[in-house]
Amino acid sequence: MFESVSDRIRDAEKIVFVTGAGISQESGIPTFRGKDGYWRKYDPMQLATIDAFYQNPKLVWEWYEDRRKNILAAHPNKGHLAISDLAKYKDVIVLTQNIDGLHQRAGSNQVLEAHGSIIRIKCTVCDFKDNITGSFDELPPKCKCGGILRPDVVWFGEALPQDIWRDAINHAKSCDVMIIAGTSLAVSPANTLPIFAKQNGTVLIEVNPERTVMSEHMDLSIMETSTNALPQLISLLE
Ligand code: BV8
Ligand code: ZN
Repeated sequence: MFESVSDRIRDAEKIVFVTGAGISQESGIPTFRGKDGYWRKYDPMQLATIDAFYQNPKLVWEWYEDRRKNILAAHPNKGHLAISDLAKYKDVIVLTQNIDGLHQRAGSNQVLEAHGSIIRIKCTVCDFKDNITGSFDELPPKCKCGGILRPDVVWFGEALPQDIWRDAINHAKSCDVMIIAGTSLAVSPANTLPIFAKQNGTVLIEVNPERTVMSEHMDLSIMETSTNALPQLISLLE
């Protein structure tokens, strides 16, 4: 399965993973655009934009609280664990669009969360930020300054955290191999990371049971689930 790239990846030092909702699908967390994906049931413009939040903060909070409970009950799968294991042998960076924190719970410690985290909150008025510990007495929860608190995630139409995005581009431009796992690459600017890597002559490998908008630009497209493909692929790199 890997003949076409095995020579080029054997001596790789720095490996970057770009991941999306698909890598957490086998941990019981729905994707967005897949068969029972969130955007099949809900309109993202009603739940994942700042306007939607100000229109109905309670509704948006109820949706994130529901997802947070589901995520806290989930466990990292063999895909997440294989990536964290590889860090024992190689310089591994994870650039994820996921807000679920499962890479970190699998033991990965170089994880850049391009779209934020569901276990963090921030104030819409002051610069208060914190991890969510328990549940909230009221929704939307209020900050000490009286401002409404919001999930510390990036909504559509909002810029990604500039320091994280800058670092993500630099990692994409300086890696030997980029493994794109479990993402449809439908959302910008995260979907430009493989392009930065390609310009740098990086080996691009896609792990996804379905084709994506960039499959033809990959050096290898493994049309398998991440729990099946990643442990095998990573054993090649170790
Ligand atoms: C911005 C956080 C500008 C919250 C998310 C029109 C055309 C083009 C672009 C735009 C446009 N209109 C607006 C835009 C820009 C927009 C965008 O790209 N929209 C898309 C939908 C067209 N982007 C933005 O708005 C970004 N901001 O551009 O700001 C700006 C600049 C300066 C100043 C001000 C503003 C912000 C984007 C971030 C939005 N937030 N999430 C939350 O999660 O609640 S995006 C959301 O989609 C998730 O984060 C998710 O990660 C991301 C991408 O989805 P995927 O992870 O890829 O999930 P998906 O379901 O699509 O695919 C899953 C894949 O896994 C599938 O391919 C499937 O086959 C595969 N799979 C399934 N099972 C498995 C598997 N793979 C392996 N194993 C399995 N078992
Ligand atoms: Zn505040």
